[in-house]
Amino acid sequence: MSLTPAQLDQFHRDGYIIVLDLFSADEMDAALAAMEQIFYGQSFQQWLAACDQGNASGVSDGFTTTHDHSEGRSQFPVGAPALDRLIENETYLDVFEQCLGAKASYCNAHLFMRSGPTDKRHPDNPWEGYHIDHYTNCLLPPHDQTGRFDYVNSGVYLHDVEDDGAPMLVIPGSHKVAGPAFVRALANGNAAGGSFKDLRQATELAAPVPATGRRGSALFYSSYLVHAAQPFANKRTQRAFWTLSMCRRDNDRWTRFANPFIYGEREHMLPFFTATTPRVRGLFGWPEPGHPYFTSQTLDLLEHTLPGIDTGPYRNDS
Ligand SMILES: O=C(O)CCC(=O)C(=O)O
Ligand SMILES: [Fe+2]
Repeated sequence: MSLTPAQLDQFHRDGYIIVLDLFSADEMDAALAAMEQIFYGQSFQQWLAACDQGNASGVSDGFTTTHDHSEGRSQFPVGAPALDRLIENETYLDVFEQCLGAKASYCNAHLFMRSGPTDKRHPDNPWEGYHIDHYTNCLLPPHDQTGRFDYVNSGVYLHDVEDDGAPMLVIPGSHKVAGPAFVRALANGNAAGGSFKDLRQATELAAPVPATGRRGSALFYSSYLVHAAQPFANKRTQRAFWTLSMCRRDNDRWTRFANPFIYGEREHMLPFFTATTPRVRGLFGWPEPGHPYFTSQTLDLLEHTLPGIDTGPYRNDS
């Protein structure tokens, strides 16, 4: 089931929504186990025990967009189907496209791990660190017309995130005032890049709320939404998100992070493209079934380029 009209209104009003039960408990448990292997080389509980004895390796300080950790790769595709195939969830993709109001185009996806004992990814003071994520995938500042040039970020909750587990702090409605709020902050010396130095001076912004959520939920938020990280109240927990950012297809020349076709990325992407669905290939810019590029000749050649690909959906638009 995708978003009801009331939920979509809520997304437009607040700039974010947490959608429950998009993924099953089994899918999330398998994804979390795979993610722990990539970050710790063992389970979180084993790593925590090693931490207690003062010899934790594979430490995560919460940094997200690097491709390679000593233990594995955090940029999509990471090579573990339990993680990579989350992108194939049709309802999840439907919700994304409802939020965007258009067909989606992939910007970037990665594993986002924060580990209580070692986490540094939070500001010192509760009024600091409020920012928009827009500049991660785009160089062009916020436009007044929210919903047209912003993109949508999403975090899938691989486990329950409760109040003591460092839920993201989000400011409802801030996506609609980000542009003018930054104009004023720049004039007052309260802006630094995509951040406000002191939330107390950004009086047009509402009070932050914690984005707690259950395992299997996904948070969707506008790239103009103002939010911040907070420290773990319970440092014996972790926060594991599978994240994806997508933009409207008509913005994707200037809203992008990853080049999945470049050498270096191909060794990771080609196995994924071989096995995934036409809809997901379309997120990466592949022509859709029915496109004139697909002829029996190009499809025969494609079967040699990507051995094992099922070209059936591209043949005669069937
Ligand atoms: O970890 C969080 O709660 C927020 C982190 C964040 O805003 C970011 O990485 O851009
Ligand atoms: Fe952020």
